[in-house]
Amino acid sequence: MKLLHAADFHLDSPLSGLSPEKSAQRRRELREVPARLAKLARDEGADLVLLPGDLFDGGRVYPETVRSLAQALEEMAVPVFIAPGNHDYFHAKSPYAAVSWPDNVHIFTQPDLQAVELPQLNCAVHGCAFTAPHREDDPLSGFTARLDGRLHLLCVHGEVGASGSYAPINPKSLENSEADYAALGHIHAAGSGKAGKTLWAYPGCPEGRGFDELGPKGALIVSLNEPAQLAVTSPDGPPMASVGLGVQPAAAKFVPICRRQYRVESVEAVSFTDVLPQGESPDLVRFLLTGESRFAPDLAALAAQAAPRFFHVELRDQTTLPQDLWARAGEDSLTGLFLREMRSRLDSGSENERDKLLLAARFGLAALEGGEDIRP
Ligand SMILES: [Mn+2]
Repeated sequence: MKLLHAADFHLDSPLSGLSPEKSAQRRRELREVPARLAKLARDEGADLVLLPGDLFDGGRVYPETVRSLAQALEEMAVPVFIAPGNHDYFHAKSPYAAVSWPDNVHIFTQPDLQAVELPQLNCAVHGCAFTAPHREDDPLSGFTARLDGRLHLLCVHGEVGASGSYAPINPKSLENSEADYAALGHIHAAGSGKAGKTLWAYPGCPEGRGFDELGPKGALIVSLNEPAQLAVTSPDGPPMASVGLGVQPAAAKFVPICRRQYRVESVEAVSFTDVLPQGESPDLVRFLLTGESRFAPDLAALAAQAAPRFFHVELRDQTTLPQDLWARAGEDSLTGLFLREMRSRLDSGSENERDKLLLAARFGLAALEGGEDIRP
C-alpha cells in the first residue's frame, strides 16, 4: 500500500520580505500546492492521503483558498485525512467546521485519538486535532494499536520531544503505539526516525516561505507492506525477523514539489558576477559576500546586476579588511594608532557591532589617507 503524506502548507501566509506583487505571486503558488499534491497522488497511485495539520496559516483564510483546497482533495479520489494543527486548530468557526468537505475527506475534530477503519485497505487511521493554538499533553500517551493483522497509521500534528506547547510526542509513546507509520506535521524540514517498529516522519512544508525554510520542499510517498507479509514463519522454526528477510515494513521517499527554493550561498565578493546564472533562476537567493577587501562592496550596484537573474535576490556583506592592512597597526603614525584602537574594539565588540566597526574602520582609513570616497 502506498500513501501520500504532506503537511504545513500554511496557505494564505503573509510572506513578508518580498514586494507586494511577488508576495501575492507566492501566495498564488502556495494555493496551487494541493492541486500539485493531487497530481502526485494520482501519478504515484497512492491509496491514501494523510495531512497532519497547519494546512492554513491562521483563522483568516480566503474563501477561494478553501474552495481550491476542497477541490484538490476531491480530485485525489482516495481517502484523505486531516489532523488540524496549532495554526489551523479545529473550532466551530474554522474552515474545517464552516465548510462542507468532499465525501472522501475525513477531518479529525477531537483532541483524543479517534480511529477510522478502512476495510478495503485492511488498515486503520488514528488521528486527533488541536482544538486551541496550544496543547501541552502528549496526544499519543497511553495509545497502543491492536495487533490484529491490519496496518495502523497515525496522523498527528505535534513535535517529537519530551515537552513543549505544541503537542509534545514522547519517543517512548511513538514506540508504544506499535503503529506501522506515524505521519507527523509541525516541523518544516523533512525528517524521520524509528521508534521501536514505528517509522515516523515529517514531510516538511511544501514551499519555503523565508530564509529559514531552505532548499527543496515537498511531500513523502510512503510504501507499506501488509503486516501479513511480515508474519511469515519458517517451516521449522520461530518467525523470521523482518530484517533478516530484507523486508522493509515501511519506507518513505521525499518528493520535491516546490515551485521555487530559498537558498543562502556564500560567494567571494570579487567573483560575485561570475556566479550569476545565464538565464533567470526561479529561486529566492541570499548571497553572503565573503573575502578580504579594503573597500566595502557596492551592494546596490551588485544587487541591481543580479536582480534580473532571480525571482528574488538579496546580498549581505560579510567581507573583512585585508590582513596585511592590520599589519600597519604597528606603525608609529596616526593610521597605526587608529588601527590599534579599531582592532581592540573589534576584538572585544559583539557580533552585532562588527558591521558598524568594520565600516568605521573603512571610513577612518579613507579619511586618514585622503583616499577616494569609499562609497561612490
Ligand atoms: Mn504547527
